[in-house]
Amino acid sequence: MTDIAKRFVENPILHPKDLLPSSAGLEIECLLNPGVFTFEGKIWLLIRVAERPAQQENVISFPVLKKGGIEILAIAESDPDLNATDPRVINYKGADYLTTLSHLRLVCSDDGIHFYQPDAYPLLQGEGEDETFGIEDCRVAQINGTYYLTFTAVSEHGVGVGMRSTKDWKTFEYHGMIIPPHNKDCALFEEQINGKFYALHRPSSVALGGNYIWLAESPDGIHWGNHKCIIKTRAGFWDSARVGAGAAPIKTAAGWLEIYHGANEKHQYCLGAFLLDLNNPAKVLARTDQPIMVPTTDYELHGFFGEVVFTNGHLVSGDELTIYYGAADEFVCGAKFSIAEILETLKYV
Ligand code: MAN
Repeated sequence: MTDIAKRFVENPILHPKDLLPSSAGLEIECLLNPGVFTFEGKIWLLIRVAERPAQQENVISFPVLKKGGIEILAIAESDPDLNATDPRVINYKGADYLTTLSHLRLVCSDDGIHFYQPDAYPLLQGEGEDETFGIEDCRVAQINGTYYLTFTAVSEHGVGVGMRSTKDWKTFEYHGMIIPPHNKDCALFEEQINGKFYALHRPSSVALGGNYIWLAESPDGIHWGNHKCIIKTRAGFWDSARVGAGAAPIKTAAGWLEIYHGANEKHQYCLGAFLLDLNNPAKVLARTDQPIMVPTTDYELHGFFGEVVFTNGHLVSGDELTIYYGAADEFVCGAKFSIAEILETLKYV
């Protein structure tokens, strides 16, 4: 047993029924993959809320964002041009769509376990033609008093990394798409190294290459270059099909510790860790052979898309790492780790 997570006994801490839909005619199907930060003395989650209309028999219907608002598309299940074998995505007449439309929702808490939606904070919706299928899985990095939000922006143009920034969570600066398709899982380092900003990100290639984690650098945290592939999938391992960064790397005396997700060919999502050199984050020092968290509980095995633990947000307090994670693509959960224990499980390369 390599799972060293201490799951909250209160899990799941948030279910789809705990929040209200963003508009009439939609239902919340899943709550998942929150960004995490502290602000004004509270713990905050920026949750991905995935919605669609109530499903009628023999028809698949899903929302997309148009200039005038939300439009519902509906396709008969018997239509020969429809491929709906994956609950998350469908292909119709050669084009891909998402079965749900995601926005980002703020909730806050005093104890990190019981969260509520405060008044007076806006929902973050997709905006513009690169976000018509929604925004997802937001990482929140705090750098010099500003919160940087890096999220997956989805549209018929593809899946890329969008960025917004804020100081007060009420007004936002828009930085557009900072890394074009196909790319997601972008996590910023929360401090500069030798005067440069750094980010982890995950391009995908269908033809050559794969779903690997890359490192990029930037003079301003917004414009990125000098990309380097640093973590690849491993045949025969738990992370054989795809890997992607979690939240901001954690600074330790041994190096930058990153929690990441890996999936195998059966789409089982587990968590592992790797360690990067403090002065040269392109240098991988160590990585876990075995996952540090495996979907095992009922709420991780069964849901909208089962056998998933996926994190893109955490809090660090001394040796204690608290991750918030999406379980089975449907519930928000929490778990604690000892950072020293994770460091002990790493295998140096
Ligand atoms: C994958 C999954 C989905 C997600 C899409 C677009 O299919 O991660 O949950 O909606 O990619 O990002």
